[in-house]
Amino acid sequence: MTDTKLEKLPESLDPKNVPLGEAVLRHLVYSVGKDASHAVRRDWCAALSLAVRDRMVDGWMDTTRRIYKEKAKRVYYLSMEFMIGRLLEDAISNMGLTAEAKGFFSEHGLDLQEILEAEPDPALGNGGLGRLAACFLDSMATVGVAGMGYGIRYEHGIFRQSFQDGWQLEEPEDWLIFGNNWEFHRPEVSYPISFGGSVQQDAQGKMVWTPSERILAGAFDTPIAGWQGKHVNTLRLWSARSAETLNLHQFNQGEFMAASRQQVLAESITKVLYPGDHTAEGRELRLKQEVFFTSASLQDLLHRFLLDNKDLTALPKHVAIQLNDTHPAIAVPELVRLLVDEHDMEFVQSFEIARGCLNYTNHTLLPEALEKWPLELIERCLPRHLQIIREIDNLFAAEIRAKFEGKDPAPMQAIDPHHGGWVRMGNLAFIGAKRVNGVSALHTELMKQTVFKDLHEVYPDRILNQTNGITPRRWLKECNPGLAELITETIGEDWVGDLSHISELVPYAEDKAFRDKFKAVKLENKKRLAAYIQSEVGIKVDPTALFDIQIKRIHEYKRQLMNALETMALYNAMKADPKAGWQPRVKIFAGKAAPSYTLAKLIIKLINDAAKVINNDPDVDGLLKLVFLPNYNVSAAEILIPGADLSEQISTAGFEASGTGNMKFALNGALTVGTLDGANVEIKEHVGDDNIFIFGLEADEVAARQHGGCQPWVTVAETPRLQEVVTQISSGFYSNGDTERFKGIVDNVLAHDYFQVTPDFQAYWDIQRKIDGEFKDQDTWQRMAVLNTANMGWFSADRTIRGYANDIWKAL
Ligand code: 73E
Repeated sequence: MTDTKLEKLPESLDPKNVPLGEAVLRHLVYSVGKDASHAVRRDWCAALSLAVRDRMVDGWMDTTRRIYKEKAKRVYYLSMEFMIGRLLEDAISNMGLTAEAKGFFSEHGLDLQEILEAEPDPALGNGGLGRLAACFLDSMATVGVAGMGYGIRYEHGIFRQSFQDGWQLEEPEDWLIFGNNWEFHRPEVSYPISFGGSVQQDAQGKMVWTPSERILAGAFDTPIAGWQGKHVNTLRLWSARSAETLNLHQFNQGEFMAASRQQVLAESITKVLYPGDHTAEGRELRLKQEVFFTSASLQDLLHRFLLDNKDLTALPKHVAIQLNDTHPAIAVPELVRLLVDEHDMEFVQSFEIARGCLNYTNHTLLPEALEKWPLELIERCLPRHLQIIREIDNLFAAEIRAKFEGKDPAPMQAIDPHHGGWVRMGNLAFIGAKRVNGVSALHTELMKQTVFKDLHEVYPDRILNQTNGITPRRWLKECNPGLAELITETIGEDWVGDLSHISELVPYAEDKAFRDKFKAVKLENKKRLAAYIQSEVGIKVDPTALFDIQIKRIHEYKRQLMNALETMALYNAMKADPKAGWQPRVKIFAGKAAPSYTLAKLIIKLINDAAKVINNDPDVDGLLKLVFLPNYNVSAAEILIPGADLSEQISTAGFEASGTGNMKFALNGALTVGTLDGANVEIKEHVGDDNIFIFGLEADEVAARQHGGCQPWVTVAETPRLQEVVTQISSGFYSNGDTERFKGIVDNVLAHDYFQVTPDFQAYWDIQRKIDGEFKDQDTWQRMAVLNTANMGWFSADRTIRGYANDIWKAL
């Protein structure tokens, strides 16, 4: 730090003293290097982003100063994924600059909306888990938690999805190609991350790790402003680079590839986001990514702590660390290693410190998503960590034996010695955490009864629930300005910063004039969505039809297949009797399948093939359209959700830990058709049984059937509509006579049906017909829709963050 008298900058330099438009012009010329007459939308977007970022910096520094001064407890949210989406609209909205920006651009004949759309959508996540982390950043900055997000600055986020003849194609995504105007590169903030090598004991008995590979983690900071910019927190993303410099000698010999080898290898760590949601693959590189960002984050937070503290035993008093799933669970041995090896502390004390700071959120009970690493791999890449994991396991075993006579700790330990040996990351995270939480009431109960049953018995106070939430800024105010304005003119603007106020809308559900306005807003949103569909896939849809939407990752347990089968059955029924007074519907799907998930990709192909047949059949023209939109991401969600009448939340009960799309739809006045799964259970409690369409097997019934050996082929035979559809698919009706194409799907449904599509099909069909009837009575439908919006206050991520802050972090 330099010693300077310049504590406060001159007033004239304060960005707030310059009109936003002038600042945009200045950045356009002096930062982007373009004059206004040659600037394209992307240039304006860059200039506006830089001008808005300037406005955030003072608040950002104020927040930092306040945290230091008040010695506020710091919260670190470690996540492999931050699905932040575009940042510009969010920033101008939270900073209260929307009107000024709009005014400036329209004065110059430009449309702010088009400029906002020129920003790339950073998709640094797979789905709900990553988007939750992004909502939490917004809420921590709104509620005033001294929170910091730590993650990976992937050069390529999740793949760009397109369709070739209905099959999913994956192409690399390139969000950084035109630079990133939000981030501050901190070349001086850099930490070494080590892998491989061996561990030896020195003369004093101390373990000394001599790694064979060393990579550097460099920091990039993005300021995140909460509502009204009162607090501005930081998202710090790590980027990998080689610790070795270019081999100039080799380079000068003309061996260019060999000379850059080290750099290329190191940089590969943060090249791409691992594209699997709920499948443990990617192996070594994935493990290295996890270690890389976790270690960098822990080194960084220890460094910050030691700037004004000497005593590391006080760490739990000042620091809380939240592990977003097991992806950063290596934090348990890594924090112990840093304390023991780098700060000369005792092992037992170090473990107690780690356990005082670390907390773990579980997001799924799906067995294939519970991370476990082969012992051999951990031993090869992380020999010192493996020693520490063994010591932690021993300590844990001693604790259990002392507390519970006769109890065998082995099934609960982190290391599973069977089948070649594994490290179970869920167990490691549980053992090393102060608190462990689930993400909905049902999910937390199931955690206690299944995956963590024995650990819960020995630590009954450790597991608690924090039901997920969503930020009402992005997911109502920004994505649905029509509805946001209607709400604000009706009850005032307090709901934006405190969503519990939205319940003041409840009485307006009985007010016909209000319902009509609510409906008019929805119609405008549906028109916007219809235009988007037309431009993306060239299908014309009628905005007055029922818009029925399922958007999420494609996975068997989410049961897009059941929705598709019901659509085909509806098509048959409409075709058989087109004059039967059907409620016109538009069935909309969007979502990506993991590239290696063959069955999920086949489901996409089936929907696309069915769409071709249905959309080109004049018999159902005006009655049914089927649309699969490519490349679902946050920006697409912002158009789709406000335009929905019906939200599909139809996972096999017991399998969706929470869901957050379900909350976004309901907040925007869509009604839910869903199973009693994840947060649907709590949504039902809040919106009321009469304002949601619940059907199907419950979690205990599903579990009983899955264990009890069901006979899906019998159920299909007993469900004529389903039988007809299955026969059509297998006889090539949707595949130009190709009877092989969908064999994988048909065989799976008939022979196994693990996710219980067949027993739930009839109930799903029946409730959809009930929905048809209710949608026709628009007045009643709009009443229910208003009650959905009005009763979603509890699902604000601000409430969730307060829950974490009070119950887990002790940070408010
Ligand atoms: O139910 C959602 C939940 O709403 C759950 O499936 C999802 O997390 C959301 C936020 O809590 C989730 N994603 C993953 N596990 N659960 C996951 C697992 C491995 C890799 C990437 C994501």
